[in-house]
Amino acid sequence: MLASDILRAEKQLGADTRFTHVQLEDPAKPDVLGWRPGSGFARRAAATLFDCRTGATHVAIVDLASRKVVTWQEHFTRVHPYGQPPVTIEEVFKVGDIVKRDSGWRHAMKRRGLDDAEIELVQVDPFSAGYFNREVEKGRRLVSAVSYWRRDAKDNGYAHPIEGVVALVDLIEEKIVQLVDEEKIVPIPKRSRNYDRASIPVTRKDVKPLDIVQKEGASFSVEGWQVRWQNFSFRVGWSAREGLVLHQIAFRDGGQDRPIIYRASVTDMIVPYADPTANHFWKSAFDAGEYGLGKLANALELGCDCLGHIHYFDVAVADDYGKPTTMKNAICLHEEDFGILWKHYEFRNDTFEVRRARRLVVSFFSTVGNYDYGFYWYFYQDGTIQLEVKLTGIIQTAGVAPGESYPWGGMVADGLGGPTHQHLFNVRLHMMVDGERNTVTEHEFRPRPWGADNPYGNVFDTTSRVLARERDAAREADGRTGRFWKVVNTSRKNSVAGPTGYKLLVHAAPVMLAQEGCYMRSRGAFATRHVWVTRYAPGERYAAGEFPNQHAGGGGLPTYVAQNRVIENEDIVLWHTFGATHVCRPEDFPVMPVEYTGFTLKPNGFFAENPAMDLPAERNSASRDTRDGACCR
Ligand SMILES: [Cu+2]
Repeated sequence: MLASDILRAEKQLGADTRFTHVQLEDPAKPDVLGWRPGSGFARRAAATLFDCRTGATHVAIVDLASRKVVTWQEHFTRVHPYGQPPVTIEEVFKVGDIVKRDSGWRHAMKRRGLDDAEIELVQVDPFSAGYFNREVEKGRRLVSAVSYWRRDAKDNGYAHPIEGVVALVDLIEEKIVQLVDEEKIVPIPKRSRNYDRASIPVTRKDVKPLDIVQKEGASFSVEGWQVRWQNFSFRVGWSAREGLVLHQIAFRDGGQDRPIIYRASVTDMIVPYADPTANHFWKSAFDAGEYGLGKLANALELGCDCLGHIHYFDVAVADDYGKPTTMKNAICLHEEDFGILWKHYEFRNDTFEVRRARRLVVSFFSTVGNYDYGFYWYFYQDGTIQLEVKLTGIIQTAGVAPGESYPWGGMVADGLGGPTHQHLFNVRLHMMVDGERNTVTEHEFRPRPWGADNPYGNVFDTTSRVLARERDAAREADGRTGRFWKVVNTSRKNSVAGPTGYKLLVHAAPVMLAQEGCYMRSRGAFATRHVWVTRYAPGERYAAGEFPNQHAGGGGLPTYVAQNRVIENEDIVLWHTFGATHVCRPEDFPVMPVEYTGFTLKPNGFFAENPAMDLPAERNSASRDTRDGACCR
């Protein structure tokens, strides 16, 4: 990769340099919006790199045209508590060796009945260490390692957690700097719970093939990274941290591409655990900022992850050593049938019209340790945009001594508990509804008191207020009042004399439930509110800040909104926290069926009428006027 070559040459970087990411910077917004065919861009790449022997960390920006390093800044990871770059894949693999070399840790395993051969087979999971303001953390690049017994190398270790042993590992010194080996021995649950096909020889016999056939191909077109489908258009992008990024989402209406969102991505997430015991209380993974959703993405396979006529995007990324590599089929683009879009049967005159809906799906899957997350953006023919996150994979487990109950979650099997936890995602939506200046309004349903203006008691009102400044715009959902938000453009009038807009539909699910004052709450502060609105600033990119790994907290959204900028009729970013609070069940094991979370953006006064009235009646839909009274063919 050009950028890492330039860095290596100019900064004389040696074999100990590791790159947590190297990627193209988004060009400045005015340059993008002012772009015309034939004009170029200033192209810059950003890299974060550290020396794996000294821990010295630098943030660099490389100008690719002049082949020069334009910014070279030491990142003070050695000064507490600025946060570390994400954990690399190399580090994930080396932690097992570091831990297994340690005599104290081996002793802890032996105390739990493991012999040398069993110790070799132990699965060691490095977890981002979090931040607890302990002396031992200062100036160190750390992970916390927990362990799982395995019958053999293919065995599912999460069925056999080794409770009461946690190793805090310095990744630079390559040693354990703190070992927890609890006095109490919890027997390791030994029953195998595997999910590979060899382990499940008897499968159900009544599953017939379900083939998706699109004889004439798909209805989308792809030109490079530009996608067009059913009036929607957008560009597909990628980053090591966020994975899939969507740029310049627009809808063609009246011969014009009307902008809706300038840039959309999930910039971070946190998975805080609610078990106070040694193996669990510190678990609060930021899967984007501490690992990288893009870095850990899967290669999708036809017929397994997606069905139908698929377009795959391969993604060029840099590995831990700055070398270019291609992630094959990282992003999947396809269409899905989605039932009925609109329908009416007018029995008075026998008019029967129905149109089937389909949606465009652009998706990727990321595996972060035990969990697998699918990020599915959906586009619908009526202008609706949705993000659905699919949560699957394997839950974190806790060993429970025979005869004891597990108070911190649900039992999933004999001797095996699943700690209660939350998965809280934050999507960053740089809005651009019909132009660069937007306003967010908040609405609620309020019953109107009895009175002359409500003589029958049936009236209720929909309130409306403008979120004028950032501090006033950190908001929680409220299912009781049906609170919702709109992003409107007050300089554009719609067909009924209101501003054009899109409505954000959220689930009033719990935000962060950890206590005020606890570190995971301040570090994942973005997850304490459902909605935040900020004035766009190019440097404010991530909900949890630039370096959430080992960061003390307060970064990202709380810092951004502390400026309390005016956000009314401005270039604004809407940030939305959504997610699931997961109380584990036996059905979540050994692999959890997909759990869904997400949000929806719906046009609200954006169009003059249902924008999907012009859909043709399909052969397999019904139109009685044209088909001799037959309903379906
Ligand atoms: Cu979960």
